[in-house]
Amino acid sequence: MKKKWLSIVLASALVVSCTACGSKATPTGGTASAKTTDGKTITVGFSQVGAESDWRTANTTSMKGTFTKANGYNLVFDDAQQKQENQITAIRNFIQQEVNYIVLAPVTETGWDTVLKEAKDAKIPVIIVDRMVKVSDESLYTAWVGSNFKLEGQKATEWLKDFAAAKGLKNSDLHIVDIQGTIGASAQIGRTEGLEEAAKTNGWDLLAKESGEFTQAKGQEVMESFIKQYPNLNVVYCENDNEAFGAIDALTAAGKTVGSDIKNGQVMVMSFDCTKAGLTDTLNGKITLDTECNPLHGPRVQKIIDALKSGGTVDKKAYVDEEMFCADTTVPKVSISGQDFNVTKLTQDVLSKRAY
Ligand code: GZL
Repeated sequence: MKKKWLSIVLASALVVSCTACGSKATPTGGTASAKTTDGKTITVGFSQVGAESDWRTANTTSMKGTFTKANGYNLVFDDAQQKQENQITAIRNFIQQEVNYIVLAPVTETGWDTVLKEAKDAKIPVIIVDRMVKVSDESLYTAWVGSNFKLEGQKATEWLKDFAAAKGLKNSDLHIVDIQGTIGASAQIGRTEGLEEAAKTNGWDLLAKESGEFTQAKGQEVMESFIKQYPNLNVVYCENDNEAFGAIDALTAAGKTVGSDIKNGQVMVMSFDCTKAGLTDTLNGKITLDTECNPLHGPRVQKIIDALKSGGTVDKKAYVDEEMFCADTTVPKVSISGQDFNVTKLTQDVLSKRAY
């Protein structure tokens, strides 16, 4: 009896210690149930994509900062290192541990039906955060909160159209390369679509697209290859800040001047995310336009869980509002399907107030 009791105590200690430190907590053995028994604490299993970018770090910090013991939560956090199979394993662990809610930040859109059916059969609500899932049955998840990635792409390319016109550039003067995000991720799909449609509408020369996997290292590698293949490129459309950092390093190393003066041979870098580091490069002119993708989903997910916990209803899909930042005011706003979106002039003061 003593031995059995001791193993239960040890197993519970393992769950508490892992979740308390917020590390990759997938208590082994499966016998340790994360389901809290005090009737008050809510156990949340969160499957995070990985730690590939500054955006992702800010997103993780927001989630861990929200689902704390002090706030009445027990967070079981798993970092999938950008692999879908790890996320599927994590969700199965969460089910075995009988968590109260599962939060999934899906690395790509497809391949989730089976494991989400298992969560549904286990009667554990699933909340999708950030990127979207494509499933045959929308009841496989309870709610989604994230960004409108295609709109992000439309805003950025509408700004490019207006900026080029204001600078006396013809559409045929733009020679664009696209360093894409992780192929199949909603953020990549939407941002690429926005560019492809704008290039077709405006007759821009879209030279090439290749995935930089949302990382700085891969972004630099892809940029180095593009520089060799396309000496006339003059606009680099980076689908996140970390790719932009890598692209800027590659362009500078190749002797190019990074900036907005395309007419005089500079190479313009555009980016998405608006992380602190991205906006720092925007303030110093290395990134000409940074289009926001807000990562602070912790409180948004908490609102959904709190509503569900008290038997309330939640929106199936909730889009977050997002800005655009530029160091100059050539294009103060853009219009998309009749809706205006302001371009915020970036100053040191504005940057200092940014939360991530
Ligand atoms: C966007 C998010 C993307 C960011 C990248 O919501 O999924 O993944 O734009 C991150 O920085 O890696």
